[in-house]
Amino acid sequence: MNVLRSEKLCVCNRHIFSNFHFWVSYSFKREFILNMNVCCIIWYNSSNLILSQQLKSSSGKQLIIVGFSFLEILIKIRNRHNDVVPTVAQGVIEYKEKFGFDPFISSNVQYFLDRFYTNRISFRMLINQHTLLFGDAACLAQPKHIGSIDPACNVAEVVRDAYETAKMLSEQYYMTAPELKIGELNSKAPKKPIQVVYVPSHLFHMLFELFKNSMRATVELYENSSEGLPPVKAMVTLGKEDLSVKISDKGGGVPLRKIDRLFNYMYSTAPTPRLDPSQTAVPLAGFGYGLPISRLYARYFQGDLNLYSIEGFGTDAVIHLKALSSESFERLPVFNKSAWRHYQTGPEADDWSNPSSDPRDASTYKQK
Ligand code: W6P
Repeated sequence: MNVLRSEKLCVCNRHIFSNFHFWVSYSFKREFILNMNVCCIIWYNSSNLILSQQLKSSSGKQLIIVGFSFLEILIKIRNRHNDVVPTVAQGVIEYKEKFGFDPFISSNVQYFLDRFYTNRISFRMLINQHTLLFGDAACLAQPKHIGSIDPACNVAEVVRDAYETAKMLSEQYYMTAPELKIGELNSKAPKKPIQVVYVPSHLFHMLFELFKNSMRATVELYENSSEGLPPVKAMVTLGKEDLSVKISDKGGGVPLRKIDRLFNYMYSTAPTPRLDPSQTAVPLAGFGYGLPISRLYARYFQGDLNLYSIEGFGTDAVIHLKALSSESFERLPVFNKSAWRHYQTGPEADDWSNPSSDPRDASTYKQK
């Protein structure tokens, strides 16, 4: 705001800046008299976002443009939407409090939020690319990165990084954390480190979420046991098509019936438990959208994230990525008639038998 950027912006005939050409048809202006001599003109876009300010002297001769550059606007937009995830989660909590849980609503919310968050991931990645490539610190950050993309992302390094961060949280909250054992199997070039063209921050987000869950399960299972904690194991594997990372814990697992809930937006939102005010540490995992959004990150570049849990033993979480960058194109929602139909079709009769409608007491059918 306090930077004069007249050199960056150009005022064309219609008083519209070339930098903002795609907002042209939606922009409008308001004029304020600041004092006897100076008038301030503010340009807004359709969302009331300030595009630029101009100061004009009463003689109309001097025009000083106090504008936001395209870069500054992008950063503002990104920051303004920083807490969309907790805000939506709060909305879902309030909906459930008012209307209760309904499987039909839940499936619509699931469909909508999966697409909404995929779109958000994509938008924020575009904004990040622009601000990293054209921002002031463009050349300072990671010289070998292309914006947020690392053309030679060492997967095991990100695994260790995510583990260390989760370990810090676990030690804060539980005073302990399981060890990590990393294995690597490069079937294409044995003994060579496994690298991939990828966005390290996305990989970190997924791994951090998985480690938090594995640590919580492990520590809570062994809470009252005299045995040491079993380590969490990570296996990084490169094949012809897939680059896979498996995170295994021996935290007692989750019954198959409950696995889908871990990825369900309406199930996995519960009001944050009231913490003891003296306790500042946040719970390690389980209140929020970590897992469903991690799966969207994996799917965004044509990968996936799956859980294989053995109840009574432990859980394997597997991230599959495309090994070849030529296969890692964006997966984006499209908005068309079939997307619309998703919300229109009402609940239909189940085409599989429902155990609760079967006779429970077989004795009435017995021959007497
Ligand atoms: C668990 C539950 C879970 C979710 C995601 C990743 C790992 C684990 N382990 O027990």
